[in-house]
Order: sequence, then C-alpha cells, then structure tokens
Amino acid sequence: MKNLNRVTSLLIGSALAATVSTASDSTLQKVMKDRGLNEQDVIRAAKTYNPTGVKDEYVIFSSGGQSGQVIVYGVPSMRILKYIGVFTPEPWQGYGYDKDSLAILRQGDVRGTEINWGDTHHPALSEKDGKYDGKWLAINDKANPRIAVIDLADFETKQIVPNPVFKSNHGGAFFTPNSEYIIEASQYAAPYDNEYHSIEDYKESYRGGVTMWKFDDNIGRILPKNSFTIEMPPYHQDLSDAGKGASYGWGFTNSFNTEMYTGGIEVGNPPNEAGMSRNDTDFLHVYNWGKLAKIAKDPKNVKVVNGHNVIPIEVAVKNNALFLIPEPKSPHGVDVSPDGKYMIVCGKLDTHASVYSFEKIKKQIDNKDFVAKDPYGIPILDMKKSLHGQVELGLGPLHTQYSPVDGQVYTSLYVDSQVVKWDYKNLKVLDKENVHYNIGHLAGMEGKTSDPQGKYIIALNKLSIDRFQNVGPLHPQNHQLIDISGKTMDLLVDMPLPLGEPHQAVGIRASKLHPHIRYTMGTNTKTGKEHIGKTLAGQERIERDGKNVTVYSTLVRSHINPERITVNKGDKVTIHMTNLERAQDETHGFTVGGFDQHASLEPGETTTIEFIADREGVFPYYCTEFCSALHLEMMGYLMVKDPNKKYVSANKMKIQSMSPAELKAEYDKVVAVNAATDSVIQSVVAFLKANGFDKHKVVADLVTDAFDQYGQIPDEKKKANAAFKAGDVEKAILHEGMIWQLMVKTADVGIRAKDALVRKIATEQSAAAARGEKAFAEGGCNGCHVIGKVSSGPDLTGVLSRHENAEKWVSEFILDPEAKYKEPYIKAMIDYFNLKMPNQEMSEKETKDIIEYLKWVDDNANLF
Ligand code: CUK
Ligand code: CUA
Repeated sequence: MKNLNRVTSLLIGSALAATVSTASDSTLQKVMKDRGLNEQDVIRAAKTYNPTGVKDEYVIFSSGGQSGQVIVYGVPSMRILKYIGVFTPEPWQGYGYDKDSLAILRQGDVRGTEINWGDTHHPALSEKDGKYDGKWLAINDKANPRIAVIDLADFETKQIVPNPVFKSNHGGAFFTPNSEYIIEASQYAAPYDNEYHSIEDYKESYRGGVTMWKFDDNIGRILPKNSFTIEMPPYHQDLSDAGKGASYGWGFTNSFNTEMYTGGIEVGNPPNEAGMSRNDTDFLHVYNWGKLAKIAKDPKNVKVVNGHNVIPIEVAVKNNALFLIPEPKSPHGVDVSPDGKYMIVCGKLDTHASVYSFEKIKKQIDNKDFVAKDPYGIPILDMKKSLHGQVELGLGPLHTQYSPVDGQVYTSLYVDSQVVKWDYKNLKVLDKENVHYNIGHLAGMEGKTSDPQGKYIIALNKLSIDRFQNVGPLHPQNHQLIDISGKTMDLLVDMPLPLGEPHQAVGIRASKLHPHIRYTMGTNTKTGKEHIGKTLAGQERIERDGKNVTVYSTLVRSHINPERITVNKGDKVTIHMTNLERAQDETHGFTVGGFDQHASLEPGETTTIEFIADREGVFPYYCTEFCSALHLEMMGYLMVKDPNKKYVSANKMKIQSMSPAELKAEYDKVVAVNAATDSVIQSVVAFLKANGFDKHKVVADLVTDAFDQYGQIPDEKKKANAAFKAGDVEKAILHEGMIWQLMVKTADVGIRAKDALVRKIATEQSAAAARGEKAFAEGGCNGCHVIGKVSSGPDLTGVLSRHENAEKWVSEFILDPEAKYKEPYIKAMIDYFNLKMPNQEMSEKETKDIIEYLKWVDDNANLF
C-alpha cells in the first residue's frame, strides 16, 4: 500500500509530488504513456525488476517436462539461470558427450536400451527436519521410470537409477523429512517381471506400488541395495507425499482406476477414460514406511524381483502397515500440511478439496476400526470418519501449497484456470485469481516444507494460448508469478517456458544454497574424486599402446597443450583434459569437429572424451568458450593417417623444386640448427656431470634414456655426410632432419633429468615452499612462468630481488594483478609478452606459500 501511494502521488502529479521532482515524474509518465502502462503495471514491474547485479531472493527448480532437464530460475525476476542436463544430453555442459557424464546418462538405460530423454515431472529438494537443506535435488522420469539425483554444490546430475520393477512412475520424487528415502510411486500398473502377461490376467499379474529409495544424505546417492518396493494392487497409483511431524514415518499415495478397468476400444469396449472413472471414489493409500523399512531387512519378508526387494501386499497388511481410504474419484494431488496433521486431497473430477485428519486416521488404525477389505485383503478405513472436512473450491482442483499463515493454502483449479486461496482448517474460500491458462501445479516458496515462506506463488500453466507472440502451433508454457503478500492475490508477471511441459517446480531461499565456484584441481566432477586423467602444466603427454592413444592435456588461457595429435585410422583416442584455471567463470570448452564430441571444463575440472578415429583426415580441435582475447587461437589439430597409405610430403616436393643453391642454403640451415641444439644438450650434459648425476638412480636412469636417443646420432650423421658427398643434398637434409628429431628427444629427457637432479641437490624445501610449489602448479602459474627460462611469461628466478619490498609487491600482484597493469614496469612486460598476468584467485595463504617457494628458487638459482 505504501508503494502504491507513493507511485500514485508521483503519477497523479499532486501538489506535493510536483514540488519533489518534476523531471523524473515526467520521464516516468512519458514511458508509461509510450508503452501503454498503467499505475498497477508499473508497481508490478517494480516488484519484479532486478537492477543489473542484483540477485533474486528465491531460486526455483522446475521440471523441464519432455526436455528431460531441470530449469533453474530466480524469483521475483523470473530470469532463467540454467538448464541442468538430467535424462537428456545437454551439449553446453558437455553432459552426455564427455565420457564421465555419459557414464551417468548411461546409468539410466532401461534393459539394455539407451534412453536419451525423459518426461520429468516432480523435482524435490532434500530435507532436514522437514525443511530444505539446500544439498540435493531429485527428479523423476515418468516415461522410463527413473529417479535422478543432482548435486546442488555444482548443479550437476550425479546419479540416475532406473526402477527395476515399474514400467512407469508418477508419484515421485518426494523426500522423506530427513532425506532418509525418496518416494517413487508407479503410475500404470504392469507386471513386475519383464515377461508377457495377458491383459486378461490384469488383476492377478499386474501390480502397482511405491518404491522407497534409500538415500545417503552425506554422499547424495541413492543406495539401490538398501531400497525396497511396497507391492500395491493394480490401481494406478498417482501422486504421493511423505508425512512429517505428527505423521512422520508414514506415506500417502493417491490412485485412480481402482475399477481395474483395462479398456479395449479396438474390441468394442468403452474407452479407458469411461471405465477408469466409473466409481465415485478411488483410494488414498496410507503406509507406514518407517515400519516397512525395518521389515524389509528380513529376507523372509521380501520377494526378490529383478534383483530388487519387494514387500508383498500380504506382508505389509499382516504387519499393519498398509491401508486404504476412499477419496473422491480420480484424485490428483495429495499434500501434507507443515505440521503433518492434515492431508489435502484434490479430485480433478470433483469440485471439492478433501481435508483428511491424520489423527482420525491413526485412531481407526489403532482401534482396527475398518469398514471392509479390498480384493487384495487391504483394510479400508471409513472416508467420513477420516475427513476433517471438504470445501467446494471450483472446477478441477489439482495441487496445494501451504503458507506461513495458519490454515491458509493455495490450490490450483485446472478447469477454471484459477488459483484459489482458502482456509483448510476453517473450511472456507478466501480469494480467487485468474491465470492463463489451465494451471497444473503451483509452486510456493518452500510451500511444501514444515517452514513455508509465503510471499509468492507461481502458477505453472499448461496453455498460454494468446499470452505471447505466436511462434507457431506449439506454444510455450506460461509460468505466472503471483504476489500473495497482500489480503488478495496479485498476478505480477508472465514467463514463457519453451522447453517442455514443466509439471512441478520447487522454490528455495537463495540464501540456503552454497554452490562452489571452482573445483579442486583435477576433480572428476561426477565422482567428486581426483580424476585419473588429472594433468598439471608440464605433465602433458601422448601415450601410445597399440591402437590406444591416450592424450593428457591441459587448457589454460589461451592454449591447449598439446597442439598436435597424430594417430592412425582406427585408433581409439582418449583425451584427458584439465582446465588449469582457478579464476571464477573461466570455463574452457573442447571439441574435435566431426566426432560428436564436446566437453565443458569448469575451473579445476578434469574430464575425458573418447572416440575411434575411424576416418582419415585433418580435424581441427578448439576451445568452444570465448575465454579470452586469444580464444580463437586456442586450437590444435588432430591428424588421422591411414597406416596402409604412403604419403608424399608436400615439403619434399617443395625442396625438389629448389635450385641447387637453394638446396645448399636449406642444408646449411638444418646443420646450423642441429649444432645449436647440440650445444644446449652439451650444456645440460656438463651440468649433469658437474653435479654428480650418477649418484642418483632416478637421474641416472633418465640420462641413460637420453643417451639411447643420442647414441643413434653418429650413425645418422654418417648417412647424412655420405649423401652430401654423393651430391644428394635432399637426402642429406632428410637425414639431418632425423638427427634433429633425435636431439629433441634427447633434450626432452635430458632436461627432465636435469630437473630431477636439481630436486636432489637443491636445498631442502620448507613445508610452506613445498605447498607453494604445488599451488604454483595447480594454480596454473607454470603455464606461463617456467623457472629458469623465459617462456610465455618472464622467468621468475630472482623475482624477489627485482623489486623493492619485493615480497609485498609480488603477493599484491598475485592477489590483484589488474591493479598493477598501469605500472610502467608491468605495462612494459604486458607489451613485450602480449599477455596480461591473469587473476588466478589464489588465496592469501597460497600466495604466502608461493613466496616461500620463490625464495627457495632464488636460493638455488644456480641450478636452474
Ligand atoms: S502432475 Cu502435471 S499437473 Cu505429473 Cu504432478 Cu499434476
Ligand atoms: Cu578457452 Cu576459448
């Protein structure tokens, strides 16, 4: 109201407002006039507008419906933040393309068939004492009955578990109040086994049920071995909810088709829709999962179907753990109140909401006060005796959300296209709001927990019809944000959702989520453990083993190392990639054209792509995220040779076309390069000898390897000289070229031997210096700074004596490089190397350790 008054006064241009600020008034009025907005519109806009950089109060996880994904957006701005790949490959995240995420997607295969989509319905957030703890998100796939678990530390899917006995599901995923279990109810009754059973045997061989998936809240994984299914009659079990507070330990599941009708239009029977809704009532299933969980531990109480524990109906009944209560026909949602004392059941075909009292239900159960048994022997409670009351809400009531105001709830009316606010304790309707159109679920802020927040309701509408620009006959869905903070509801804004039919969404306070911004260097994000392909700067390599080529690569602004990979046609190529960045949001992507490969590497992440190089050719690979000014240069070549083909070198052809003088010049050049390379080798050899390399076995072994290569040079040299003498300069050049190859290999091992020797003879590193060296490597510093060498950045040997007050200066520079870009010395360095020192987000502690490491480097400067 206060806001309304303020805006009104601004707009009406009252005497008071006119004295305050006429300039902004007239601007606002002009905008309103130009855009055809009234005061109400402006207030609503102000309630949902986030200035740039301002974040939302709530985060919504919406099912993505047939997209098989989860949609994340903010409230009140209704801005989409992320699509999480769950049951469907999601190329941006590399989900289903890199080997590690593909392994997750493949966990969801059903009986050997790859499934690459899902019909997601109900996202659920993990709970502690009935309140959201912000740790895990689960979601069901109705089509191929499965549950997926998403880690809210990085918003990635970590697990998919197919249901071993169901053939579809609907009433899942729902967490129990301490995330002990995730409830998954079947939808369409079917045989538990995987065999053919005639539809004539429906009542005997087809079954419904509820699977209680054991959940480990610490590791965020379903434990299939500790899970069990409660067998239920072939009524089509529908939505479910877990009891809490007063009803803790109990579960509630709706059903339809308690008629057990099986259709058959094609043989002249009335269709399913008639036969499945004939009776006036269906059954609310009430089960004591707490008790059944204990019972399931005794093998005598379960039968094992497809390797999975099933508690038969008769065992559940015998243990007083399964009951039925009539409910108005073809119900839809069942929603337990924050204190667990009431369950609100809405019947799509009934205009009423039915409020059941758990106290009344429990009393009948305790007194064994039953009115009948169903054909499977399950006790039936009296409907009237179980009800707190019923309220006529309107046409097509579906789902209910609770609010912090005692007794006040919000229910969706599918047929009426309305949200109704009503009081379930005093049984009266309070307010109705039109929505557009045909609302399914509605999402409150933590509206199904024991701590509902109120403030907003989101209407998840099935149809948008005329609300948006026409984009063809397939229209977007429409999520509408409703302000419920006032006495009456107020529809604030529409958000089109063009990704599928999002059935349900759950909202949580943003303050409860604490996702990471980077991974520990070399993390396999799917397991949370160190990746087998973790590669630090300097460890890049290509290993070959028969037809298997394994590449250990790194990515850091702005290069991929290695930049050339040559394989034979038919080789299996495995590329492990580590993103060495630690800076926030410095993701690198990776693809090799033509092989259907993509990976997204967040800072610190390691992942793997794997494919058969089944085609000869040249295939550029590159980073797919615009990560820096030199992003386009972040590339390399995969070259696939056919081993059965002879290739004529274009280079050779060029040489052949050279004049004798040109050939001689080329020869002299190659010989000179070799001489220079050899002098580098000789200096390394001198260092090794002077420092007693043979006293250290590791170093001596490396030197032996190096001389293996070097030892082949005299023979090659003889051939080169002979060819030259015989006048075949071209051949001499090729032999000299081979000498250079051998020298490079020698130098490579020789330098590694030198590094190893330095390690052995250098002064001992303090613990801090050792930590600093690790931080230097894991932080990616050595991507640009090679100790003892000028590389793509300056040599850091002696850096602590190059600056006044150097320790302070260097640590400031590491922590906030940008602040020094304008200093003349740094400016000159930036110009020279054409690179800016990036902020690698090192901590103060890591920086301190790095300084210690640099001191150690300086102490041993003579060795580098
Ligand atoms: S169901 Cu879609 S409107 Cu699958 Cu939760 Cu009710
Ligand atoms: Cu890395 Cu573009």
